Amino acid sequence: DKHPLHNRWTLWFFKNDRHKTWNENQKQVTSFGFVEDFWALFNHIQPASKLPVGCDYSLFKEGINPMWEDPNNLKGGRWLITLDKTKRNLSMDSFWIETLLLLIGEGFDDDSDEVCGAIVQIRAKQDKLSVWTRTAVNKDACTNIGHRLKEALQIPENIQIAYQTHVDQEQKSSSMAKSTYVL
Ligand code: M7G
Repeated sequence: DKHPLHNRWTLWFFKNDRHKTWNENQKQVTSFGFVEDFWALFNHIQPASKLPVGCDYSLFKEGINPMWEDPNNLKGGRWLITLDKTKRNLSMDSFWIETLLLLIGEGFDDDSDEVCGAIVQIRAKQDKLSVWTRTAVNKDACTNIGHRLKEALQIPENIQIAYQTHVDQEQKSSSMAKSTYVL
């Protein structure tokens, strides 16, 4: 018998096609609810580090779109980890799998319900990994989730990670949205 996960999850793939809108470029790949199906999928797809620049993978709870506009994300935000290009091959794939296992394994104690999903983005300047949470004003939950993420990825204490709300991200005038929390 297969081993059920606590939640069902959907993998999304974003490919930057300039002739389409951002929404149209966001495609659902598949959904799964069992450990075995997760590994079958993960072992079947390109590692994040091999994706072309401009692509994203997103893994979100089934029913939550990886978009600010989803009702589950409207009041939320993200923990963001940036990786410069030289680290892509070294860390990106291990960071991504550790993040996925944290998500599907509900590794955030009582705050797993606050987690909506995670995204890995391959970009020319620096790659990005983020974990999206539901309620940005929930400082305790956000902080706990950030700590768990740092721990799972073995990010050294002296390297800071920042949390930004989606509202600040949407309304940003410069390239960087302000940070609501820093760990
Ligand atoms: P990005 O892909 O997160 O980062 O956002 P990048 O600048 O490193 O490529 C790029 C652009 O995609 C944003 O400025 C928005 O125009 C659009 N975009 C990103 N997200 C996450 C959303 C979203 O959730 N909803 C909508 N409508 N557009 C988005």
